[in-house]
Amino acid sequence: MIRTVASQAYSDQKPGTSGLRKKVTVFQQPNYAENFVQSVFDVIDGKDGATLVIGGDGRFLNREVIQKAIRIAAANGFGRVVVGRGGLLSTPAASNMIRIRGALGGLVLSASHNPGGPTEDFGIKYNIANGGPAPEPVTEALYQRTRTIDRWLTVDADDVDLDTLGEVTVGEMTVEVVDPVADYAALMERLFDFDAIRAAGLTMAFDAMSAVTGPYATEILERRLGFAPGTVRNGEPLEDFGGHHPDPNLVHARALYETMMAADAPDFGAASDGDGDRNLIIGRARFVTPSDSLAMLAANAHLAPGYKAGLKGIARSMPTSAAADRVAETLGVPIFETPTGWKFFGNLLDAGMATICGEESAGTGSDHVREKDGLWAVLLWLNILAVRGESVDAIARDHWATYGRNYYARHDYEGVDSARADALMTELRGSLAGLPGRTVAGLRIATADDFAYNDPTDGSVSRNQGVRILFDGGSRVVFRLSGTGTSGATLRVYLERYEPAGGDLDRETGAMLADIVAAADEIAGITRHTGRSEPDVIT
Ligand code: VG1
Ligand code: CO
Repeated sequence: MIRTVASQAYSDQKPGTSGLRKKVTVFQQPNYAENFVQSVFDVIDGKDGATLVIGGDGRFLNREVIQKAIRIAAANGFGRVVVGRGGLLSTPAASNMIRIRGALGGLVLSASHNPGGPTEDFGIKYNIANGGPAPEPVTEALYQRTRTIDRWLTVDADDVDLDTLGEVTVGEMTVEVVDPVADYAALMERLFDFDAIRAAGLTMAFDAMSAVTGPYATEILERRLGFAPGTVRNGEPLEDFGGHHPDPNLVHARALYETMMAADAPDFGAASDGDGDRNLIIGRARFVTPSDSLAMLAANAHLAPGYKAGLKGIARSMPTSAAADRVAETLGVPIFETPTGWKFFGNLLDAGMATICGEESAGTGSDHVREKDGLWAVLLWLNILAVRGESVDAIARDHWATYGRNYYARHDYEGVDSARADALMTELRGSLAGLPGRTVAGLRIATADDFAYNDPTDGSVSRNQGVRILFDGGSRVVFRLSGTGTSGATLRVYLERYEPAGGDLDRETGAMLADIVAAADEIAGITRHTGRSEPDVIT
């Protein structure tokens, strides 16, 4: 029996860079999660008898929202829901599950690297049949629907036992609780040479940050690849991630960093985020920036079985450094520059125009799924290390000696008053026309614009995707506001300086970027607008 529940619309359910992210307390308002899920179902076609994948990163509220979503899916005509045991599916595993089950789409419940718990963050994202985040036309229709929705549909049914594998019926729909790891691990075994990695005898440390990658990493790294027990740290997914930010950067994965800088460091260190789509790569005494990692993976991907035919193209988000562009040029394949957020890569991957994609925010992935994939990046690195028989540091130095080095950092100003952040961006956009030709902090501005993306596959245009200022010689600063935060605004300032092969390739990043940092403040008035003299986080 389908029941209709009267509801009132909320005005703040606009999906951001990666779905709807809010405080848990916001999601706990009456009808809030139900409205959003029903709005998704109201704007998509083909639900009758279709399969829907549901899974999340295990954070607080995950199980509760899954139970609600299952009943709403049953009332909306779905034939089957596939859900990971314990309500768990990493974001890349969910993407894979949607693809291999021929699902209409999936609900991915996560706020990624944001903290979890009763007073922290939660999120819901809808992914389409290709396994990737819904593109802008879908998220826009979804947002419009949330503004007018006045009811949601459900069935009266008991909660599903999410901890027992097998099938049960909810209304007229089948719910299948599946092993969240098995299909994903099998995919990784097809892409990478597990024998070669095993034979290389490498040592490593992997920090799962008490988030969703724990079970995946334990199965793949310790059981299948034979890394020593204890290689995976913080491998138990916790609802509050142990009170930490599951954000794999040098601030929040400090312990791993210290392990890797110590005299007795293992060969390789890595970490992933709350939902398993990001990666941090650190060799012994060598941190690799995500932008560099993308370039190095692209340059060496042919060493792994899944990519031995070579790459069709490389795609990167606009704020990501141009290191990958030089690799694409050498390989003779196209490079694509997209707005921030994985949803823009899906069309390029579907069209066979790109094979590898990446973002400066520790996201790398390929056409094996339609999300970024943390463990995928770790395994590709391991495969490359095993085949080359060299250290991360040696591979990085060799890369820079060949292509030059893009010194890179991102400065985040978090929790800025939204009105002040908006004022900064408005003033900056207003000043663009007058910037070219001016010299600030000793750097001459060559071009300045607000990035717009023309999707080559469908001709759609996405405007206002970030202000970029290019200096003579290839240095650059980019300004944009985060679209994933849940309180106030976060200003992201992306700084990049190119040093050609034969130049200063072994310097400290901060020193190499100092003049660009000064120029950025002068151009945008960061201190004047935000009252901050230092960023909160440097990655
Ligand atoms: C951030 C990153 C972006 C990433 C997004 C989702 O978005 O900058 O590169 O795709 O998070 O990643 P923003 O709008 O806050 O800059 V995840 O791991 O949160 O799904
Ligand atoms: Co994530």
